[in-house]
Amino acid sequence: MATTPAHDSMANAIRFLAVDAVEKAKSGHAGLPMGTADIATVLFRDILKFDAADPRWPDRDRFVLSAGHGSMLLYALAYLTGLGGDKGLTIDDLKAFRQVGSKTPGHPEYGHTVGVETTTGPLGQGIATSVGMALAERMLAAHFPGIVDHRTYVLASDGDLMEGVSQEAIAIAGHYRLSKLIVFWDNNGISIDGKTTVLADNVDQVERFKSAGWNASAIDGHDVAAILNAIRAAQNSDRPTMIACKTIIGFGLPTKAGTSKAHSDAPGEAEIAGARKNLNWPYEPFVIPDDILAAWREVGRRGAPQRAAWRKALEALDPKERAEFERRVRGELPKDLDAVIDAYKQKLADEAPEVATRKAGQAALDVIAPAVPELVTGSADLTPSNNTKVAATREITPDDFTGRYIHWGVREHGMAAACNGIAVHGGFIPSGASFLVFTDYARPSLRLAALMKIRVVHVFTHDSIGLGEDGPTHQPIEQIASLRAMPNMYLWRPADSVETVECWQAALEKAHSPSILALSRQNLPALRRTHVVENLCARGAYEISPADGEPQVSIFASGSEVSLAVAAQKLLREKQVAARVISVPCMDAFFDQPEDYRRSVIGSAAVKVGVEAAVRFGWDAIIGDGPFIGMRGFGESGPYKAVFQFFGFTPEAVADAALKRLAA
Ligand SMILES: Cc1ncc(C[n+]2csc(CCOP(=O)(O)OP(=O)(O)O)c2C)c(N)n1
Ligand SMILES: [Mg+2]
Repeated sequence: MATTPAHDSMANAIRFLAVDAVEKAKSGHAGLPMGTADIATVLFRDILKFDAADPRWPDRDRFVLSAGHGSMLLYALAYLTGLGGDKGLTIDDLKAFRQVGSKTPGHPEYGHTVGVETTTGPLGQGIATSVGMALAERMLAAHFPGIVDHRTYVLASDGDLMEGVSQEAIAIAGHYRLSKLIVFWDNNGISIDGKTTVLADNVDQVERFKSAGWNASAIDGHDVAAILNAIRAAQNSDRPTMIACKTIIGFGLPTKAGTSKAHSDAPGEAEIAGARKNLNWPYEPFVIPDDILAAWREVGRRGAPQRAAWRKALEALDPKERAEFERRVRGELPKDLDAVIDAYKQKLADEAPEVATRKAGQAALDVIAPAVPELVTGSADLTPSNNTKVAATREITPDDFTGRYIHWGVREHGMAAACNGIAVHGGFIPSGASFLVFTDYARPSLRLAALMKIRVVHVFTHDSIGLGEDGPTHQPIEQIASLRAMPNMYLWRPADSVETVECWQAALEKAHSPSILALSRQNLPALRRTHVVENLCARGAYEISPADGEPQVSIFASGSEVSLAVAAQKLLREKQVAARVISVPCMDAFFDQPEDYRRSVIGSAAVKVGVEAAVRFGWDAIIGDGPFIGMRGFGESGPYKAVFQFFGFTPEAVADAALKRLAA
């Protein structure tokens, strides 16, 4: 262990802000900030490229605290460096740690607190998200040479590395040789239940990372020179780097340091008094001596000349290129997109193609991708099935990041987390793809995208039993309902080509929400044969086929079942029953509509029927206790038409259900 008094006092400022905030809140995790304060001090004081005056400077280095439970580390650093100036954290914000409405919530929340680059807390997410940030940096640098050149630093805990998603992330970073990604592993050997090596983990992490194509080394995480040297070596590496830092959790606590008792909870007055003695920190809680605060504030100003030089480089760009860079960083869509989509919708209405919506999705991307250069698509090894690759999205390779198609390998979770990282990095709209049933494999990252209010537009195809022969393992049943249940996640299930491009457009326009496009494997007839300029799908639900006269029946359906509903409408007409059909491509968007619109779409027909090749859950909000033609259990392997027949998805069954209820 080698430190200096100046270093120690700066690191101790972090330690005591953290432990005093946890003690005051009687809740939180001081063990990690106390154990990693030396690493953080070296990184921020000597290495990290940032300027406290502009926390959102696009070319700043990113610092991700993957072990989000140590949030007080981030909050202490933000306060000490003066990050964000007047809009940053005050000492009162630190005193309000973990209180309702405070800027200092239990775990770091993106968009809520200055300096938080991504929401962390669910272990593994931070490190996986940071891989997307590092990828985005390489890609944006390839698209805008000369003005993008920064690193991504991550602090990951034992738990982060035990979570499975970390393996997907490490493999992706190794494959793409993301040499500007540098991970510190807080190797304290302690998790909640006790000593990691005794309880549940004996992985040789250095070898694990090396085998994935990383550079990895092990150091004493309290040795300033060792930390500095390791970072400098990492900066010169041609591979991503993991630095295993042996640390003592709760460093300084007299009885709890180095044990799982230091992980969380208020340590108690006696323990903290002991730490004050041990670390020679005689100051009252939340008091940072002027000279120490001044030293930290100086760190916050260190990057100002670098940022000024960067601004000059930006201003030296061709004005058009500069405007394009700034538009992309702001997250604004290109102005001509609407006109491009309108012309395409006109063409589709004329041609009325009968295709699967996954094919329609590819055709839509063929139009959208050239018009939206920030759109990055990809697939978790299902490119030929998801149909997400088009001419405009050439694939990236470890040697060439000018493309914008990403082969994620069979890694739905890693893909979804990295897409979040690409989105929070800025400059891109990421889009991953797989089968809809495998959203279950990506769910923790999908949830974080929704929580972070970021725009990620995933394409999940093979959206029902209509995928046929692959059978129940691949047939989504409850996924649609469960994704609808996720706040701020928009699940789009278009019925034909026009709806598919409308859903893509609506999803792109949702700058603060992630979306999932659920697309069919099987062919579907063209339903929208009259051109309408308005994006009808954006309203979530609309009458796609009106009744002849006063409607007695309203049939609500989504995706592949809308054409089924239209066929049922025809059968009812033959029986002199007037029925209307309402397409519901996005229940989430529909429930956002004003009440009068919702009422007019739901209507007042005596019978409301729902049809969707999935569970009923959620439909009651539209059809009340009306009959629902859906799934009650898992699917069946067979040709899709036979499977639909087997489960009763026929026009006759839908019409019968309506007639029965009408008679009742
Ligand atoms: C996915 C997930 N599972 C469980 C938890 C609850 N949890 C918080 S910290 C932690 C483990 C703590 O060990 P470590 O990651 O080594 O952190 P340290 O105790 O060293 O600070 C767990 C299980 C979580 N935050 N995320
Ligand atoms: Mg640990």
